[in-house]
Order: sequence, then C-alpha cells, then structure tokens
Amino acid sequence: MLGRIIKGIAGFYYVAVEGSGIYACKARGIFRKEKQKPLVGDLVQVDVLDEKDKEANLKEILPRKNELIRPAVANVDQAMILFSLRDPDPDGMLLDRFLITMEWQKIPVFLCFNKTDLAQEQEIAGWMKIYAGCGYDVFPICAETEEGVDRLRQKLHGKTTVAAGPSGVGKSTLTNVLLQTEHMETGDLSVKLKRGKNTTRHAELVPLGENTFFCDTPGFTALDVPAMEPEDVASCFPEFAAYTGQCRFQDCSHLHEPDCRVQEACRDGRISPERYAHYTRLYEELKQRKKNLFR
Ligand SMILES: Nc1nc2c(ncn2[C@@H]2O[C@H](COP(=O)(O)OP(=O)(O)OP(=O)(O)O)[C@@H](O)[C@H]2O)c(=O)[nH]1
Ligand SMILES: [Mg+2]
Ligand SMILES: [Zn+2]
Repeated sequence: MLGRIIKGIAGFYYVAVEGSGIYACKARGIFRKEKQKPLVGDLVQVDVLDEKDKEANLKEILPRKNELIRPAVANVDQAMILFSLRDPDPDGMLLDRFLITMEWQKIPVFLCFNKTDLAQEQEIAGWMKIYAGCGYDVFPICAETEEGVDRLRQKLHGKTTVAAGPSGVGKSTLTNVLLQTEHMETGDLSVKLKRGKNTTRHAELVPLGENTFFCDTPGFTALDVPAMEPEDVASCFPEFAAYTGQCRFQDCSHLHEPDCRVQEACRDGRISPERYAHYTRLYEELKQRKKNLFR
C-alpha cells in the first residue's frame, strides 16, 4: 500500500494511507544500512502487519521531490515563514535567515505575520511594505480571531506547505484553526518563556482536504544559513535580481564597489535598507565562516 509519513516519534513512523487510516511502522534496519532516513512527508510503500492494531512495515521510500534540512521534511511544494507581530516580537534578521534558507533550497516561500490583534496598523504596514516590495506574498493574520485566515487557506489549497518560524509565534494555534479542532498542543507563553522550551517537538503533517497538507514544525530561535559562498547570498535576495549584472564590475559584491546598482537602489529607496543591511551581515558572516574553516 502507498502512504505518506505524517510524523515520526520514538522509533515509529506514522503512515497515512488514503481510505484506510494511519499505520504505526517501526523504523526498519534496512533504511539505517542504506543511510536513508525516512522523513515526514515521504511517500512510502508499506506492508500491513496487523490491520486491527494498525501496524505496518516500511518497505520502500519513493524518490523525493525535495528534502528540507531544517525543518526536516520531504516533498513540500512551498514554505510559509510565520512570525508574530508581538510575543515574541519579529526579528528581521532571523526572518531573513529563514527566507534565505528557503531561497537557497529553491523552495517557493511566502510570509505570514500572526497576532495582528496585538500590533498597530502602522507596524503591520511596515512589514508588508518591506516584504511585498521584494515580491513576496505576505499574509497578516490573527489565529485567535481567524482574521485573514480565509485568504491564507486559498494559498494553501492543493499544496503541501511547511510552516517554519520561531517558537511561540502560533504555528500550532494556526494548525488547529486550519483543522477546526484542537489537534496540536499549543504553548502558554508565560510558562514557555520561563522554561525556554518548545511546545511542539516533532514535525507533523496534517491533511486539510484534497491534495492539501500542512506541516507544523518545532520552532527555533537561531538559524545558521546553509553553507554557501558569500558571493551566492545576493541570489537569495529576489529584489536584487533587477540590478545584478548591471554594476560596473561583473563580480561586484555590492558592498563597497563604485557604480554599484544595488547600492544605488538602496540609497534611493528601491531596496529596503534593512534588507540590504542583512545582506551585508550575511555576506560577512559567510566570509568569516569560510576563513575559520581553513584556519
Ligand atoms: N494574542 C494572540 N495570541 C496568539 C495568537 N495566535 C497564537 N497565540 C498564542 O501564542 C502562544 C503560542 O502559540 P503556539 O501555537 O503554541 O506557538 P508555536 O509557534 O506552535 O510554538 P512552538 O511549538 O514552541 O514552536 C499561545 O499562547 C497562543 O494562544 C493570536 O493571533 N493572537
Ligand atoms: Mg507548536
Ligand atoms: Zn553591485
């Protein structure tokens, strides 16, 4: 039977088979030997061991369309970067790290800002301006009141979407809203801040209707961008695309060179100064990382 891994916990993978239900499968030895680790989102062949107790064996992992490292999921169509406008406050640098990680992996990505109930219109407009200005789809929502969720639903329709973002921003709350049930455990922020721990510990794929899946993941608060050359960073900023190749120097780093179209665009407001600052920071960070590697 063909199914899809919806979660993996404590040596078991849970495989959803259309029309039959969810089967628990022990992680078998063969996958370890082949160094192939099953991932949430994998399409798999299973042999049923016990229909009553819903136990099965993983037989084969079908070839993947793609595989993300963080969060570790396979076969996604798009990524939704979710931040909250308050509690926790959005950190633009961290947001760009998430975006760049997806851009580098060539995963279509869009943005969602949650907890509009806690923020001023002006602030929301500020984030919209920066990121819609880069060409990203941006969805301001309030998971609590479900404001904006219908528009988001349309974006999710017919696709497998992985949600990624810091802890406490409301990924699991939104998952529950989308499912219209209290399926995922959500965190009490006052408790969470004290413990400093994630509420969600494992990625879980939930079905939202025909061909539509949503993957809730554990949040993380720090993120190293993938190993890439400093020169590759610019290609992860879609709003630079119109200018690259137009600078005086073909190998322009857009940092200090004269006649740089990217720096010009930043000076006259066509590129956001925040985004440009994050670009230079990532460029330097990757340069430093490379230096440390060869020391
Ligand atoms: N005011 C307000 N609070 C919200 C909203 N959405 C979620 N919350 C609260 O934010 C807290 C954290 O929500 P979670 O859904 O657990 O956050 P998470 O992103 O799943 O966090 P991790 O699982 O730790 O990664 C909970 O107390 C929610 O009730 C919202 O739209 N407005
Ligand atoms: Mg969660
Ligand atoms: Zn340049």
